[in-house]
Amino acid sequence: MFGSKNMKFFLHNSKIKDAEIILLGVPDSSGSKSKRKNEVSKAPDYIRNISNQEEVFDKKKGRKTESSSGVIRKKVHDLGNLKKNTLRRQILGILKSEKIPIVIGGDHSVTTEVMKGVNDCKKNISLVYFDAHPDIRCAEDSYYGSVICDIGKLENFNEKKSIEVGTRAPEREEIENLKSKHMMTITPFDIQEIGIKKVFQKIKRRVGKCKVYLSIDMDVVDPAFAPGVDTPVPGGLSSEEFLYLIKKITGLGLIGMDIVEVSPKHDIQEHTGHLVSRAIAEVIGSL
Ligand SMILES: [Mn+2]
Repeated sequence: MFGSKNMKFFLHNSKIKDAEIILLGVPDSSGSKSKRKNEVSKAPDYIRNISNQEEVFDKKKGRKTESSSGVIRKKVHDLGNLKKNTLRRQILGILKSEKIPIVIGGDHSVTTEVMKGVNDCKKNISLVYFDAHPDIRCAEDSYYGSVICDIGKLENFNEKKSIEVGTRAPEREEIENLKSKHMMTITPFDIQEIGIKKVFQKIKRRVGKCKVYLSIDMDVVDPAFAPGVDTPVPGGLSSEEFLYLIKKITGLGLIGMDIVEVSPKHDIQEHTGHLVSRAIAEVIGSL
């Protein structure tokens, strides 16, 4: 079932030259230090496979309600799986041809490579970073705990316009680094305190006129909704809080996104896989 070379994401409907959105997988967990790391590289094909089970999808009768906003009319091409060390060049090419890349990881250090390609092409980039962990451990580089430090070195990344959402498991060093690097966070408790609409307004103000790159570590969602992740942390976003926010953020002007850190082996009844598939469809439906 896994590793089928011809398996495409369910929204794949276009040749590469006509596509508005390019989907690609990065089956790589070399930047992870977790016990579950080997599982995370299986996520791209796992998610493609589950996406094809979407009940609303009927190939013969045509596509029905593919997102909560209705039928998706975007042209989507699934490029298949790429090596991590080709990402910078590939992402630059996709952006130069005015297409939007959607990347399925892999561990979170995949985002660093994608952002290098984004940085080569776009100026004034706001990173909206969904993650239970701040990923701002700067003592070492190029791994899944140092993503914000690594991206911080890119010239077109604007940290004062960037924001972390769902943050709830920082290490002591990271609390210091968040302050010194001017990184704003919204915790799940903030969502309870001020409500989801005000949370979005806060994100919108922070982003301002920047172009938005959205990075989603699926551990941002509560393990009750997304158990199949590398590093689960209780007390996360609900499915609808998560989907609501990513749809609204997409409306701010998305230039690219990734979804990372899914561990198929630890998923329960494919809940995480279905949520990821839905999240990608909702983003594409909001573009
Ligand atoms: Mn992460």
